[in-house]
Amino acid sequence: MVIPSRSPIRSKKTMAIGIPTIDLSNYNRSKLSAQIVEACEEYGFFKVVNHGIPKAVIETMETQGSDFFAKPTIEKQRAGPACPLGYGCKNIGRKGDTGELEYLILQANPQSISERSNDISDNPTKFSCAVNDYIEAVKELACEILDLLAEGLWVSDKSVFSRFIRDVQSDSILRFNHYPPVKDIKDWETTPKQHPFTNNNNNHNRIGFGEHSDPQILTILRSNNVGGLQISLRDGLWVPVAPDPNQFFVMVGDALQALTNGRLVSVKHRALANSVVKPRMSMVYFGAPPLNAWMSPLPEMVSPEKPSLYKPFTWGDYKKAAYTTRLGDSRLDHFKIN
Ligand code: GA4
Repeated sequence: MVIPSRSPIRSKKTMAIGIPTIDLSNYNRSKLSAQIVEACEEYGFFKVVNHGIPKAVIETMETQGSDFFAKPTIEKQRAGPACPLGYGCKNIGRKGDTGELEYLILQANPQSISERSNDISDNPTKFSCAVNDYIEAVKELACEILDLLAEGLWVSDKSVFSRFIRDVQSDSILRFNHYPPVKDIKDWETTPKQHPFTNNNNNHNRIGFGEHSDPQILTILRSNNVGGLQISLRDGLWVPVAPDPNQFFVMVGDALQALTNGRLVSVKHRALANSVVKPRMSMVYFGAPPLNAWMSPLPEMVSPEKPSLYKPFTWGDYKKAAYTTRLGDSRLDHFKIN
């Protein structure tokens, strides 16, 4: 357990480890929205409990993910190479980043899921139902959180953020990450070992997915009970996040940082793959706008005292630029005014 050095641990909103926890069953909406805003300002990250998503929806989805990764490589490759959608192993992005994981990335819309499911599962109908039910549920959760954020920020249009990901053209994606345990990794053919480059640098840190922030608006992450996720505080200290298979973790993405003119911060995070016997598996929904949507700071977030920090850009511009960067780059810096 790591207690951040200047941790803003507060009694009600935070648990002992310093990760803000938001109880969505809190009936006091204005309090709830204020808590979410504060967590997103300080950390860009929080855990959500009493989210209302049925356990069966989560578990059915998990079974589909585990069944996929249990297949022989040749069958997993039928999902197509991850460029950017499909199955990938160890290689991340286009600039030479690697990690000790394999993954499957899908476009988060029902038609695309059902089209791809034949190449992913022996029971395509079961697969697409499970994935679509899960996506529908986490999308609603993301929209609820975004509406609460708009309220807490006193933005006049309360659907201003959620509308982007409700749009039929939304570019949202769904990702399964599978981090094999160390014993299996030893059996994998040898790969150049990437060295962790942080304050936690030691031989026990096997990087599953290196440090980065998510480019989209909002990320909803769920993992099995194997740990590995860490978030970086502003002073660069890494804080391990205890896994909680029944709850979700929420992360602010770069696009939401831009829309709020830097008031909400996208969180740098990474996943270690140190588990000895059991694989870690995460299921991650990235709520994104349509490609042609402008990500300029909202008028309410700009004032003479707080001028716009970012040049106007569309989600398509940002996504294209993101794929020319290394995983750990601060992508939003390229769109900063001066
Ligand atoms: C991080 C968030 C999502 O997992 C992702 C990642 C994408 C990829 O794995 O292909 C990126 C990464 C992510 C950010 C910068 C680029 C693109 C790898 C990479 C080096 C699917 C996404 O949208 O951006």
